[in-house]
Amino acid sequence: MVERSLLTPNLSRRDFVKALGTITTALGLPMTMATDAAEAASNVDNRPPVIWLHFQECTGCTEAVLKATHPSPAELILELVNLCYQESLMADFGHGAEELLEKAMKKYAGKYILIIEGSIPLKDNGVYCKIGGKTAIDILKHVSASAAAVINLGICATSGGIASAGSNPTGAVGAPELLPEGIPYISLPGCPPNPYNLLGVIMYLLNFNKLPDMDSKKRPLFAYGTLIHEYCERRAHFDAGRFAKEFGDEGHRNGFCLYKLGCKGPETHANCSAIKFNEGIVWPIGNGNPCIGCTEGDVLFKESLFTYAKVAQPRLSSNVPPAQQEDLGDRATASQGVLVGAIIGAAVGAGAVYASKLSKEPEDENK
Ligand code: FSX
Ligand code: SF4
Ligand code: F3S
Repeated sequence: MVERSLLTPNLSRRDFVKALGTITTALGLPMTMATDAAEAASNVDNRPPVIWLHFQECTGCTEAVLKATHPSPAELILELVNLCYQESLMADFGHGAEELLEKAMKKYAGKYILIIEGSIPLKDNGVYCKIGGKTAIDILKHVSASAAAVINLGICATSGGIASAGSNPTGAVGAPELLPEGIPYISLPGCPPNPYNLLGVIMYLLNFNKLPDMDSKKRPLFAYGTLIHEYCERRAHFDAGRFAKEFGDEGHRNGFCLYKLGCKGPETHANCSAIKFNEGIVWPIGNGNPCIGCTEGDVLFKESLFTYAKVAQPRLSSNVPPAQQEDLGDRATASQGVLVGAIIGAAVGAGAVYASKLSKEPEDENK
């Protein structure tokens, strides 16, 4: 007999575990996490209570969770957590919704996970984002005070995102600036963030009752530990010096590297190139759009789309003398990257082609 769940009647327990297993594998997490998380969540009382707030944003983060099928990340997440409050998904509204929030906070004080979408405007005492007459500042402070942990979902909640671009008219900041001191939190930047990474964090919490290892920007290493550029399907074209130079030109139509169209993949940490979006088949660069660095608060809307990304230091060959390696520092600019490529190329007889093309062509175009 097929065992079915109440929340997602079309998803059998077997398919549920299978889907979790596929995702843990894709994320590079231990396979046993899938079965253990499913086992833990089979008792509804074990599911972590979640309160999910929205502030200044486009709701794309929730949309990304809801998109995709077979099964959607939303179906999987709803099977793992006890979702107490989510303004985009709940039927309640107005005072009824406000009461639900207060009840959930009281019932699960010190135990709930708070998911935050959107930035918080600080300017003019926060008047630019009010819900039920209360500012986002006050709501965030109130709800985060008794949370067990916080997940900042999207670049807006992480560091201000779109609302903080340009002159930042509302004084938008990310949630970390207002969270109570010492509260454990993790950030899943992206615009939108990849919903499978949220699922990975929730599974990790269910398994280990703690947050996964993070980088200096509080992003989980399993998802943000590598650069887009490292696993990009166009990387062979970058290495060979084949670039699209205009949208729609022959290089663009042939799937060449988008570096010269402003791609920020060489300085953007995320796993989009590995797990992609929706059915796991689409992502910006795959669709011909340069990466805009949506997981990096200091890249997205801070760097012009048409400046060349800094190319992280290529892995140096052991043939390169140690003295030259020391000169390069942690990161090389595009031209330094070319220099390193040329050194490696000379040493191993391979990199010189892309090095010379990369160094000459941007200069030619700027004449
Ligand atoms: Fe920001 Fe998310 Fe971009 Fe939009 O909630 S990260 S604008 S996809 O909606 O916050
Ligand atoms: Fe891919 Fe962009 Fe790197 Fe080119 S520059 S290989 S398109 S990430
Ligand atoms: Fe964002 Fe770049 Fe991935 S724009 S979705 S980090 S490819």
